[in-house]
Amino acid sequence: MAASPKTTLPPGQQLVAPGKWPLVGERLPAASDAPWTVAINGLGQQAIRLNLDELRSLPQVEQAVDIHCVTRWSKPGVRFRGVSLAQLLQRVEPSRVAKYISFVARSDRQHSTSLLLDTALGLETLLALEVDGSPLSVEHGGPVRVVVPGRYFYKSLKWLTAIELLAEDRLGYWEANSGYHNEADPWRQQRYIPARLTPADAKRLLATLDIQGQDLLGLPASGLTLAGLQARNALLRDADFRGCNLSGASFDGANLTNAHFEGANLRGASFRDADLEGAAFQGADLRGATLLAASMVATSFCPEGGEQPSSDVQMDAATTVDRALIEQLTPTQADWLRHQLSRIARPT
Ligand SMILES: Nc1nc2c(c(=O)[nH]1)N[C@H]1C(S)=C(S)[C@@H](COP(=O)(O)O)O[C@H]1N2
Ligand SMILES: [Mo]
Repeated sequence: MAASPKTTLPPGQQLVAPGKWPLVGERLPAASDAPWTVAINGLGQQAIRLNLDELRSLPQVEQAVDIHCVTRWSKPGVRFRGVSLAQLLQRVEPSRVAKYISFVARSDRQHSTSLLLDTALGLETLLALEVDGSPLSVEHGGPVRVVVPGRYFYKSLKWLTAIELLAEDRLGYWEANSGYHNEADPWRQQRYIPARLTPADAKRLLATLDIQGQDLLGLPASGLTLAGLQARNALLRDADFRGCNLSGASFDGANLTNAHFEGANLRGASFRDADLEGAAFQGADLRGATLLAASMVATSFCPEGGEQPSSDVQMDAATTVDRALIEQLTPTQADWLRHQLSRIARPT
């Protein structure tokens, strides 16, 4: 059962179990012996650099923030405490031509994300040092992370080391490389940019039944007959395979974040080491399928509370599910899957 049924969630989101906070993206900052600093530069009257003591000595604000990850999990009411972006920017006096703000991480890939400056300020963006009364842990972005309330959590950069004020936007890591929507408003479900392929183009491409390794964000394939599809290591975020015949297909190693498989025939299909965060399988036929997936955070198999009931997923004794990954599911999904698996008579 959902923990706090009164919480209103944006469309397509599921509550994580109380106390759970999934890790997403990079796990650690870049190794360095240099003391942590946050530099603010670009289009301001002054460039400044603050160390952690200086950040801690500024007035601290606390905000209860609802976390909404683009991969469909939400964690409401997380108390972040730190320095407000508005307060910090007073010290650099942004120039009138500064329209965008880019946040840069001290991480191996110099992960970044950006926002319209007015949006960042309007949403009361915070540079968080603490969460729920304790210092932010390293894996969740400590010692200092950005928290942007009211946007998908990929706008909340971990391990903040630089803030830049810009006249032109500079797309962030996910936004530039993975098709993540640059506005990221969860109430408007701004998760991804639209697919590059039309349904007709997709159909032509898929006639070869081989899309291994290809980057096909949002692939519009619903309803197609794709038995035996070879899709190993393909990037299929947000792909639409609703109602497809995908029996015997291989999605091993594929990125299927938020992919749609509702009502699909997935008999004997293989999902070894696939990323299934936010993927939806309601009403799919998973008999004989292998779900030894890399991640099943917020993967869904049954309706969440309040959603329209749909027909059940089908599984049989030959369906292989990684039991440890069931722990990653939201409580509703985990209960349902455990129940489903216990009903299946497994020969020993
Ligand atoms: N430096 C950095 N910040 C990042 C990411 C990342 O990969 N690197 N991932 C983003 C994404 S997609 C999400 S959902 C959140 C996840 O934060 P968490 O791991 O604390 O839950 O961090 C965001 N900030
Ligand atoms: Mo995310």
